[in-house]
Amino acid sequence: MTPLPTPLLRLDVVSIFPEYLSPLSLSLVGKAITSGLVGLRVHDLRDWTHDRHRTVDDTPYGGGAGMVMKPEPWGEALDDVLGDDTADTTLVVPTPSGVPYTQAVAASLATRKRLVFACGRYEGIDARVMAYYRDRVDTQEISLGDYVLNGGEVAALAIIESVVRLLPGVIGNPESLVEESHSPDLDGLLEYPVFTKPLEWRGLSVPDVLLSGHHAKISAWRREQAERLTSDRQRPTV
Ligand code: JCZ
Repeated sequence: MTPLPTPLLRLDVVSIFPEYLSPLSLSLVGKAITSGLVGLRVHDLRDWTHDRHRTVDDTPYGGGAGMVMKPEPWGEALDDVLGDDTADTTLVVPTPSGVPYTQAVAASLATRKRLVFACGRYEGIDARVMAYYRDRVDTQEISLGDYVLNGGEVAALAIIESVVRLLPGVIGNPESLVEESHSPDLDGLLEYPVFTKPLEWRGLSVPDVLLSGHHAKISAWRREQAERLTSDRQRPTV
């Protein structure tokens, strides 16, 4: 038996669909959790309601379509989950109106001791909840991208996976973090195309240069491929 180390990162997720977070028990993130490197607690927001129907939503002031998440359950949940010591804690609130999520944001979240995710549903959370916590804890409203999801859970999954894989000891070979797309070392270049066996597949062969054993030529070819790909996809470089 290997003893559990104190976690490098503690994660809390608050959601009305806690089962949505079950993929976190799989794969690399799951291993980081079972090994004790990462702590994960998933909470049902409805545990902080007090009425028979466990109500978390109500109609919007000012009118309009859809429902808004009530502030009281969120306030009670976040007070409990955050606790008194919020040093080195970031409250992450996925929202389509948030700051765009990038590898640089992932790297900065990976330096925190604790991340608490508030996953909204419906038309979002009463804006006073963020106004209240912004003054009390580092709060980051983050958008995964310019498209609309039904709630924050899928965004939280993506953010958690991208953060946890950056923690020391999660990826077996940390050199693989250096050469991948969006790595700060690549100056905005996308990753070059990769190939493995067989040498010929459905009439398509592997570029000869990769079989040459000539490391300088291979590096130059990969750089050229990365530059073409980056330009073709209209990605900016630094
Ligand atoms: C809550 N709808 C939270 C985030 N990037 C992105 N797209 N959509 C979201 C998102 C949508 C939501 C909620 C209700 C996040």
